[in-house]
Amino acid sequence: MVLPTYNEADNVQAILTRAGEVLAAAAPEGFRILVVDDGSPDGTGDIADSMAGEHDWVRVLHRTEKAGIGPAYLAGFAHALGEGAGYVMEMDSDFSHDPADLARLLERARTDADLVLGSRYVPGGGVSDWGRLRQLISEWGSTYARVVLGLKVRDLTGGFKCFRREVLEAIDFQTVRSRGYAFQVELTYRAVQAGFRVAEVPIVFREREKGQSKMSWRIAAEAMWLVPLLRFGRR
Ligand SMILES: Nc1nc2c(ncn2[C@@H]2O[C@H](COP(=O)(O)OP(=O)(O)OP(=O)(O)O)[C@@H](O)[C@H]2O)c(=O)[nH]1
Ligand SMILES: [Mg+2]
Repeated sequence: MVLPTYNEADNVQAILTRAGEVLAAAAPEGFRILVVDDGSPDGTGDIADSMAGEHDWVRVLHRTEKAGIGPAYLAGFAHALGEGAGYVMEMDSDFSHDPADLARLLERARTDADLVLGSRYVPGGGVSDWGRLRQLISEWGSTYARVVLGLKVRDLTGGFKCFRREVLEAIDFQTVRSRGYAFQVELTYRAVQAGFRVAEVPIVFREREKGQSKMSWRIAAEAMWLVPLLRFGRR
């Protein structure tokens, strides 16, 4: 599992501990969690290092500057494939995604899907505590991308995923350029285009309790103009 962090000093130790418990049960054959920290000024990287000293399943990739979640994941994917991972997972590090759901995502990828999405917009899924405006923006964003790209997937912008190794090997992920929400859209779009089976399992997304949001209008705007380019442009 790849866990991107930027200024998550209040969350990183707890999320590693919890995700480690879940994966130890769900993947008895072995697992690793790779923290990809972009030089967080709040010391997140040091906390992750000390966790790595305690647990052999924790790895840490230190990057020097905040470059966005997309580039952090690309570096993490390359590392995971290099280490021989059979499944590669994405999850936020702020408890917006419930680590308990990792088990359901992995199980689905083991049975009948190549890419599994934790989805807010299928029956049983949802968002627990967003304001109406943010909920609308997110729903519009997913609908917009779904229509422009001609996909059936309901939740295109979420960042809770499980890839079979073969998907990442096939979609040439190193050439994905988007950084924010568009990054998630682009990965899923490429997997569908390559003919992989994409499944959505319901999840409930919760607002972070600790630490600060890095969501920005710039990231949302990037998604607005990149989505039509994915469909119609030559990248
Ligand atoms: N390595 C790295 N991680 C990042 C970066 N930006 C965000 N993250 C992490 O990626 C995860 C998902 O980020 P977002 O949900 O987009 O941002 P967020 O700060 O959690 O925003 P809210 O969900 O609105 O609170 C979070 O756990 C962040 O710590 C980045 O530039 N580099
Ligand atoms: Mg978040």
